Amino acid sequence: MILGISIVIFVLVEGILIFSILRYRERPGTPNPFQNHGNLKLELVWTVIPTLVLFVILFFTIRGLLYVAPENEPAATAAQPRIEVTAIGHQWWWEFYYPNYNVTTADTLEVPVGTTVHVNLFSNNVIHSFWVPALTGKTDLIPGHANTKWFVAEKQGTYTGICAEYCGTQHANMRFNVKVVNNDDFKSWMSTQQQAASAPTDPLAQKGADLFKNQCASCHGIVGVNLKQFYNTAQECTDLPGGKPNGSPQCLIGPNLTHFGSRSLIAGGVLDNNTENGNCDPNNPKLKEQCNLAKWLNDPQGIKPGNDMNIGSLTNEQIQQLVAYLEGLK
Ligand code: HEC
Ligand SMILES: [Cu+2]
Repeated sequence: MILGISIVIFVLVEGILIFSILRYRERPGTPNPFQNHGNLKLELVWTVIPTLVLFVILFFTIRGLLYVAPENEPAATAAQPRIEVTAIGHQWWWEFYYPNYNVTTADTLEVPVGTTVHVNLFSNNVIHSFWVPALTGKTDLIPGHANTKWFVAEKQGTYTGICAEYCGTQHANMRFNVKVVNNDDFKSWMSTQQQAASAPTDPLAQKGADLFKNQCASCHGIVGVNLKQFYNTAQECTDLPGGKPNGSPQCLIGPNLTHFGSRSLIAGGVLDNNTENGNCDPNNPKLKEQCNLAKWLNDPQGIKPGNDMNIGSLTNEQIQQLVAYLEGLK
């Protein structure tokens, strides 16, 4: 709208300018042009018209603002239900916790279509900002301060979200997806997420599970392995009133991996979890070139320099075992 108004004004002004340059340029013998300095009528016209134009633009701006950030969150009703999530900003990835379901995931916030999504924003490190340009404006996650926001996604689909506040070197790789699905899909997804991880049956994956317990469980949680259940980082690991001090044994630094195999992003979206076409089949001879999870495990610091996953190097067999195990955690 504002662009339209600006284009009309631009074309009009430039048109008159070009017309005047051509029509009234100096030719030999033309007299001095008519001097109209101090013409009250003209002064009024070129003050009042731009003022009116600016008021029209102000109207559309305010309307736009109210649309992007409506003031009152609708009360939950049967027709307009509400879902509660806590978005936790880490350096540099997003954790999502669903308090009503007691489920934790990372990188993708899955929500049902047409539902008010009430987001509690939490950080215990630096300031981050939650932004999904196609769905909702930016709101900061401020350490020691409980911020909230809400939005409604009217259409199914996958929307890109980013961290919109510079939060360190890998700020640009702190992306997430909002996946908006129909109610039935959301329910079935949620009931899968609520399960503990199933114990692997395949021998390769079993070795991967042992490796996980030895080398990864100090930073990552898997419900059914080193965690009894999901936990609410915002409550367990917080300096907010009523919270427990940071560093309680539950407060693991890395993403919860209980259902890693069902996710589409890795480590703040620095890579896709590309399991299609047998890329991550553990027997794929090109596993380390084609499977992004294998790439990540092979060199997390090369892929996302400075991130908090500092591990010794893994052998090809170990990577194979871990891929078999983690991608099997659907
Ligand atoms: C010192 C702590 C630490 C250890 C040990 C560690 N990780 Fe990580 N891991 C992290 C952190 C932190 C991230 C998130 C990095 C980021 O995105 O900035 C991560 C990310 C990941 C991810 C991506 C998860 C997602 O949903 O995006 C996977 C998979 C993973 N690690 C697997 C492993 C495995 C397997 C091991 C054991 C071999 C391991 N990690 C050991 C800290 C650790
Ligand atoms: Cu951030």
